[in-house]
Amino acid sequence: MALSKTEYFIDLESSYGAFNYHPLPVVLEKGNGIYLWDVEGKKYFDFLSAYSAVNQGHCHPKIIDALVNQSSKLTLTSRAFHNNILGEYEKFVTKYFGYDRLLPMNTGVEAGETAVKLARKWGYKIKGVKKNHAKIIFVTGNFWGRTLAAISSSDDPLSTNDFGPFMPGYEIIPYNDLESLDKALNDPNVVAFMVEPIQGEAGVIVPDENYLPNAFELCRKNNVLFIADEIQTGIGRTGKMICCDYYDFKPDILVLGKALSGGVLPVSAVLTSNEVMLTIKPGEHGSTFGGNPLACKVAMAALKVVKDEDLCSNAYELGKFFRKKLRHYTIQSKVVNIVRGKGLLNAIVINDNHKSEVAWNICLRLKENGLLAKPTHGNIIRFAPPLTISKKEIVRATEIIIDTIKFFH
Ligand code: IF1
Repeated sequence: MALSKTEYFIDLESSYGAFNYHPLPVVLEKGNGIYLWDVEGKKYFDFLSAYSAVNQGHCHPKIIDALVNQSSKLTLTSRAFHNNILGEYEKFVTKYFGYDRLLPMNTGVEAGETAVKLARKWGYKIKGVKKNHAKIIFVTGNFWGRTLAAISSSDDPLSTNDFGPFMPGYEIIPYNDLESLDKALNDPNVVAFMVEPIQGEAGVIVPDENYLPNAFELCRKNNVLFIADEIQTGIGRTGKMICCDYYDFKPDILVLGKALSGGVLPVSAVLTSNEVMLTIKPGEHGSTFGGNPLACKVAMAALKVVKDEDLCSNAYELGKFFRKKLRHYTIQSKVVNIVRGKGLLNAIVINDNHKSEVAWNICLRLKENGLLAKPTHGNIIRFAPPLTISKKEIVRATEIIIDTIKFFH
């Protein structure tokens, strides 16, 4: 019997690709706003947003216009030469987030590595840490990418098994635990503390309200740089421009990615002060595509959309509505007992009695019911639609989610 289009494309991947993912059995071919269509023509609510890279909605016309217009002029010069876009971009983004300087990279993990290198360089040049003795504190459950430098800070065997040996100079302490941070910061070799304001991959883990501001205070007291990894929580996702905006401190180093380009191109950035950024001299760090004119134009358009369409307020208000509706239902649910998140970064936890395949089966059934989401860490399902979603659309999507979960009683 002839293969369906879905089977055909999945077979191609299984014949020629690596098995480094276990995707849901759906083959997408079109995206517009909060919707995706598969090769069978079925329409879906996108409730993953490519892990919060598509906050502005799929193929936003203003971002695509920026891409198309620049792509026929100049896409890449490398940093061997100047171009007429990079400086404009650096000024726009540093003013947008309130920092002195920006170092442009491409993927989130490259920005994370840049932040780690900047912190170490600052440690040696400014703090006066002994050469090759700089230490960086990370937390359990962290995720900032798949490179060896990133997985060296991971406590997740799925990220680390059989990839050793690992990067030295890291210490991992419990997340949301100020006492362990206070203790770790006593080491004068510590140059930075890197943390996600909400842990995305770990399952949308929201720390206690006093955790981040007090962690920042402890860093300040110990002359340690606070690095906020806002690659998933930034650009409006949690209802504020960056999640740290819920508190009255500014991270010493801000790491951005994903929705910085609205999901159109890999664009990431590290923002920090003159003191930190100017420790890196010409030739000490870089990237072929980092800060390319095409990426800069796309990113400026993507950031303008967030403000022009007031996506932060929309995420804030509709996130409150979404959690309220789900919590009202889960009171009597036998399957879901926790709903958590901020803005439109939310998750439900399938209760322990149910094995993690329940989460997977719920996502399969959500797919049948026209909504795409995916479990993380077995029994947690993340719900993160584009921030452009309307009240009417989130009411409908929430109904689909509740009706689907009810089926698993
Ligand atoms: C995968 C996870 C999410 C991130 C934070 C840095 C990066 C990420 C907070 C690195 C990337 C992506 C990577 C992708 C799936 C997705 C993911 F499940 F893996 F962890 F979102 F939760 N900081 N997260 O979330 O950015 O280099 O990928 O551009 O690797 O499976 P990147």
